[in-house]
Amino acid sequence: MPTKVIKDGTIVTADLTYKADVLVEDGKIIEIGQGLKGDETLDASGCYVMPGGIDPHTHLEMPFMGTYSSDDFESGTRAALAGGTTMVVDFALPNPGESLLDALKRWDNKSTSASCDYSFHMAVTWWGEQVFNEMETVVKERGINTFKHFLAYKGALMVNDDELYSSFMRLAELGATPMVHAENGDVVAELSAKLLAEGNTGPEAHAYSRPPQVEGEATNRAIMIADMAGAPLYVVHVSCEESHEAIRRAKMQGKRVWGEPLIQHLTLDESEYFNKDWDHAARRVMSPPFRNKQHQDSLWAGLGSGTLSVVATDHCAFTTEQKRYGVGDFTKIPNGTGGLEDRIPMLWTYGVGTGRLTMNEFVAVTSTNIAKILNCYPKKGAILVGADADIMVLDPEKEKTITADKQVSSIDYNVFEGKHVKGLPRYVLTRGMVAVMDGEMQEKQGHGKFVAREPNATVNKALSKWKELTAPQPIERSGIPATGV
Ligand code: DUC
Ligand code: ZN
Ligand code: ZN
Ligand code: ZN
Repeated sequence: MPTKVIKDGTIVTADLTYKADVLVEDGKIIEIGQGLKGDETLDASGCYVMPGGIDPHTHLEMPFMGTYSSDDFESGTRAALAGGTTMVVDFALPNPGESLLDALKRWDNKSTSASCDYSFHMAVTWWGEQVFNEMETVVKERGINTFKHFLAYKGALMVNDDELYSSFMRLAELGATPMVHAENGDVVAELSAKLLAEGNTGPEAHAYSRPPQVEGEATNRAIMIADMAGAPLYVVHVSCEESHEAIRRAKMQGKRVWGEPLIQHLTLDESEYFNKDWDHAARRVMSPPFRNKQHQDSLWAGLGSGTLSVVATDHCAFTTEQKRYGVGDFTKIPNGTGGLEDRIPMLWTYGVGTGRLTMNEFVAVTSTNIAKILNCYPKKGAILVGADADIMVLDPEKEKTITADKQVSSIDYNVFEGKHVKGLPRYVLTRGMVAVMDGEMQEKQGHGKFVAREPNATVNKALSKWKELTAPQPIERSGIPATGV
């Protein structure tokens, strides 16, 4: 097979920074060293050579709130590659009562057009014997070891605490990791109804319907339930101090809990909803909503200190036309924003560029940490011999102003419109294939492959010993119990 050499760059991994060339053959990294030669040379002088980004939270062509999210696997994975992301993990979403395996078939069909590698999380949208049984097949035969639960979206995707506990128990048994969308759906439903009744129908009411407390409560609850079930826990889209605090405390107590802030919550705040025209605010309606600067500071601090582990996007794009389904009733505005294409340049600019993150921390939170949590490291998330050649070569001097006109993503606007970013991909390789060459797209539709992920005996266990300590002991009793005891 012809080889490619990425020459004269500085390799940046989650723990090392050093100058070396990287030799790629047949989709893999085959050598790292000085003065390497290949059939094709990619000049990386002045650039950083990093593991390609992994976005563990996307919703491509997702049926949601009466429509489908506007980026599918074709445009979504192209957008990912354009922005230096070489693997996405999407959520397979069974309809209530639907077989998990049937839902997976739908996601298999959708994803054939992917240009970069991908994996799935399974969503647990209902509970019953069938789900309990099929979970084993999903884990053991389909290579999916992460299962998401929605504590919000009452009457649609939401699961109750009894279902949550049963599901977590089952996942602990299978060595899989539960994930939660942590917002108290009952309270959100009450607040939304009250706001509408009071005549607050505009998009800003969305933010009032989901205050940080609904997130903090649900995060605490999910952590406690996971602990009782003996399962670890991954909390998606941590947007506020209340939820971050719960995760910090859990970690301190020896619980294996991870938190994932989104690039949107890190860089956009609640002022996007107020004194703005309807379209502007509605385009930014997502759950959880954007918060104030203090919450943002908490998230940045968590990434630096390691109490938060991963930066994702929850990429779930809707066009302006789709957003307008909610004119007159904010609860009908499809929830979601894009970000897949902008995550890496935005985090580099606002994280590394401002001194809030080191380059190594940047690699950890955009790629390596999640590869470990998902149990696909070092196939993904690494610059190591034997790893997949999913590589981003970032030119720290290359800059642009983000604008919807130039984006790959299928949306007619961009929530980061006008932001100036410095640090853009010069090359992006997906399993050895150059998908971005000198900033120009040359991806191949259908190149992407599904990444199977085994349960990991170590990672997929809770550290807390609650379950063992409280395992029922037979209680010795003597005498005749009193009536009613
Ligand atoms: N939040 C969103 O904003 N969109 C998709 C699903 C979600 O949890
Ligand atoms: Zn969510
Ligand atoms: Zn989501
Ligand atoms: Zn500039």
